[in-house]
Amino acid sequence: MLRPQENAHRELKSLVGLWKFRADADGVGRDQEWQAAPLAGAIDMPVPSSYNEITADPQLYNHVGDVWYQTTTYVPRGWADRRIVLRFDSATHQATVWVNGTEVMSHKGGYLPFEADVTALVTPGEQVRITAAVDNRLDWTTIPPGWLEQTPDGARQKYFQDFFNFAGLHRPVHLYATAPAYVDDVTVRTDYDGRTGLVDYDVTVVGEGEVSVAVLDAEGNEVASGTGASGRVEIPEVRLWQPGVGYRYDLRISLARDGEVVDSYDQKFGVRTVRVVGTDFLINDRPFYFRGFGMHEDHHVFGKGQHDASMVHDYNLLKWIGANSFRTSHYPYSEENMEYADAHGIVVIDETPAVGLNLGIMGGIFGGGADDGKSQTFRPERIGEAGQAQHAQEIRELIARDKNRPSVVIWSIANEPESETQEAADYFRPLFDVAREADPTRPVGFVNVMLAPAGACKVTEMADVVMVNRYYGWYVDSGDIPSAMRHLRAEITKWTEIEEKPIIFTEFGADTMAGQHGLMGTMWTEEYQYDLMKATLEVFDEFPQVQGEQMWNFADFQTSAGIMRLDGNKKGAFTRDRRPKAVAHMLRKRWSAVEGDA
Ligand code: GCB
Repeated sequence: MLRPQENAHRELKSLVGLWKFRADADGVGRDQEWQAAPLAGAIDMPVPSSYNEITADPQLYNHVGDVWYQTTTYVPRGWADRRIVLRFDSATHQATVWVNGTEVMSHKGGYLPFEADVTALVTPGEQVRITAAVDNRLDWTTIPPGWLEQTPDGARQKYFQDFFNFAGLHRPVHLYATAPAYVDDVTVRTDYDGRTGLVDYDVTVVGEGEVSVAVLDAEGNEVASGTGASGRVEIPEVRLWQPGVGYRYDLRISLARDGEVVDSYDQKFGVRTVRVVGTDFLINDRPFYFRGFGMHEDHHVFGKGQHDASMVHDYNLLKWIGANSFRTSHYPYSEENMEYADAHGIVVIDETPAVGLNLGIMGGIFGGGADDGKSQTFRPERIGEAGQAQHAQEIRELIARDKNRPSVVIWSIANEPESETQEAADYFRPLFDVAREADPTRPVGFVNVMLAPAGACKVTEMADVVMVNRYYGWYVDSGDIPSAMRHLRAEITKWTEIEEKPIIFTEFGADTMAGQHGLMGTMWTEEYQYDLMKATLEVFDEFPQVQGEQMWNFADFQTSAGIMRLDGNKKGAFTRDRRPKAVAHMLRKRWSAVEGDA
């Protein structure tokens, strides 16, 4: 799906701002057809933002079920005879949308865009009322999964992921207009031969017209051109997209009728290749070592809302610390964020929202399942066919959204799922196929959990890279760094014996209260986090097969309530308000000492 843009042939109207909002505590809004009239009893709600922390009301913070958003706007007069589309960049986790009271679309999956052609329902020059019911409930058919606990005091949402179930309209909403015949999609795949860039493109259009393309360099000079909806164009003296140097070209696609251009779309792309060869991860045929973090879209007040100031600030902190990459743990991040990574040469492991597919981690505590020797997770009454189909859909939609992004070098199809059972292997095999079919050009992996170590995991063999989260020195060998390092070393050794692939540590860390200090190696102190991370990195350095270190986490973040969490997860190198802990200075020293990646 193309990201909406404004250009000589397309108009874009932002619906960012304050919307009317009402939480549907009794779940009656759909029956009472709240979409049919101005929302009664509404409060103001900023879009984009999570709604949870906007008021001082714990009920809304913990709300379960639908919330309703509504706005009115004018459809520009100049949009007569245009095709008019309403696009939500995301709605967490499910939404139904009405335009002037008529249902136009529903979407399941909280972190990916959806849109509808609303031309027939709106009149240019007149006002339109847009209403969305957004449901934050998670069940065994959603990704991520969850379940509802019914209590005398109402429903409680339970889930397995270690981050708060922030919800709402987290990203911008737009109306946009194109000609009735339009460029619908494009796939760009790149390679190079010596100094010549090779650009294969494949455009799909709706309606009649002739397609032509031009490649513009970053200064806007035309450097190549072609005709036809698909083909190859060559860029002489190509400048590659490289880690640290986000050089991009535009593929300017034009759709013409009778010699007149009726639609156009500028698709940015970077010329670069990604390959796994043995235990090396190659970008542009040069070994790349991942330095950075697993991150979260998480902030005070606006939760998972897209916010340019925080986003740019986070990228500046990544630069300050010398990171060259991150993982979009544990869901697709905003398109603004991905665009920024593309533009600045930050390398991304792009993850689906498939987190918490592991009922074994929780044992029986959360009703995980019977101990009958079979998978607790992948069984018909838990994550069965419906969940798997939704998972496949998330993979397809993620790849459809991000396939042209040069920053994305690996698709991570899940975080820490159950992977030691035959049922898990059966569940994942077709999902790897889905990813590879949607994109044969990038490595596909998933992130392995400590409960399925080398030798026990039945899914890593399907992946192109080994991605592992390990907490030696925290959840195991707690407070005992020497034992932790012995066990870490032993496990890496085992992986290297089993898999001839790059090993990327996508998580390792220690909860740390900023300002907590001590000289005795006590857990939770800044010194402990510093010492454990330093020792861990030194072990990584012993293994040439280890091709990446992404510490958990970039910053502290909010989680659900629990005895293991003190106002959230504190494994950040930065606090939730982005102040560095001692470990940040250690990482900066280590990472800044590395010669530039370019
Ligand atoms: C993990 C999860 C991550 C958690 C982290 C932790 O393995 O992937 O979501 O936040 O551990 O801190 O426990």
